[in-house]
Amino acid sequence: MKTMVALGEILIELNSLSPGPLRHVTYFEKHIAGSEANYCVAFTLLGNRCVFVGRVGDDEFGRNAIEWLRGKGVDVGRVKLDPNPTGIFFIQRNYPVPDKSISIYYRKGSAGSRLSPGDLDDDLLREADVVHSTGITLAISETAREAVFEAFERAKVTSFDTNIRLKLWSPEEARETIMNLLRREPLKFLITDTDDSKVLVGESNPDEAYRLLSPYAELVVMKQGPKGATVYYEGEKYFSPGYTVKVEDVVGAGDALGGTFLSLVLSGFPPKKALDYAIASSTLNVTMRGDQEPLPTLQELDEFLREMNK
Ligand code: ADP
Ligand code: CKP
Ligand code: MG
Repeated sequence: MKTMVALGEILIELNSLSPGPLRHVTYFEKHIAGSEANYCVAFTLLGNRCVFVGRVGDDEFGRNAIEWLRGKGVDVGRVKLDPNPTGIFFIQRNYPVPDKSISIYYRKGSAGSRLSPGDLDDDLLREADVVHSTGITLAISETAREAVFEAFERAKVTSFDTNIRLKLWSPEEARETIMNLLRREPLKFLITDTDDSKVLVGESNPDEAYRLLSPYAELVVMKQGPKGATVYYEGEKYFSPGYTVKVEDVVGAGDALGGTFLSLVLSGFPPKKALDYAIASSTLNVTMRGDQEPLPTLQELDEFLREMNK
């Protein structure tokens, strides 16, 4: 069994039950989310272990998040309770662009943003098979950013999803900070998408973007929305196409893809096969609300691939 240590912010997701502008939505459904927590659950359900490092509020939502993640098998022994509130976000679906979702954050000054280098455990980082974080954690506060830089410095193997959120920082700040991390700590796994590569290296063509990002990672996964995704490693390139399905909410699909891919590669799947499974997991994710409820077991992924590729 492999161990991933993930640094980030667990958020409470309030997903609109009906599509359309939030000003006219009456009912919301609660889910546990946050990119790194989504990665952890995907990773754990596929037979590996994930330790989450971060903070939640000493409040009802914080307890809810801890109990939920524990129920999914995530090691929450290092999640701290913080006097600030657990961060929340709302999702507006299918408006103003059909099949797209918009995240609206209420997270400034949240417990999760108080993550700091003091929350790190040296032995845990050194012994982990992979240490993972995202651009969201670099953006939420100065101390969270320092924690990611320090953790990556101490880790043997690192994974990073660029996840650039332009509501949290400017494109210039995102580029400078993420490229600085990549230059200082070349990665084993870089998971990104064609919008983020445009911000980072000015390229949304997957091959061109890969060429510019390749000095910074041994393996790059380039997500391409409904089209699918490409993995580049050891001089190889493999594109795995997406599936056409009825879209309920696309939030969380990228994390489903990344968490599934990492777990299966660490379990010994060749990257090409792991990407096919990761695409399957991300496809399931867009068909339901919630980021973690749709995350599958290996058996369920096998069944998906068998039935969908007949
Ligand atoms: P991110 O949001 O992290 O950039 P993507 O938007 O590329 O990630 O989505 C990740 C994966 O989810 C895609 O590679 C694809 O398999 C699946 N996906 C995303 N959007 C759709 C969609 N509209 N229809 C079907 N699959 C989708
Ligand atoms: O890239 P994804 O759509 O997979 O990311 C979704 C997550 O952490 C979601 O859970 C949300 O809370 C966030 O990204 C975020 O901060 O935007
Ligand atoms: Mg993403």
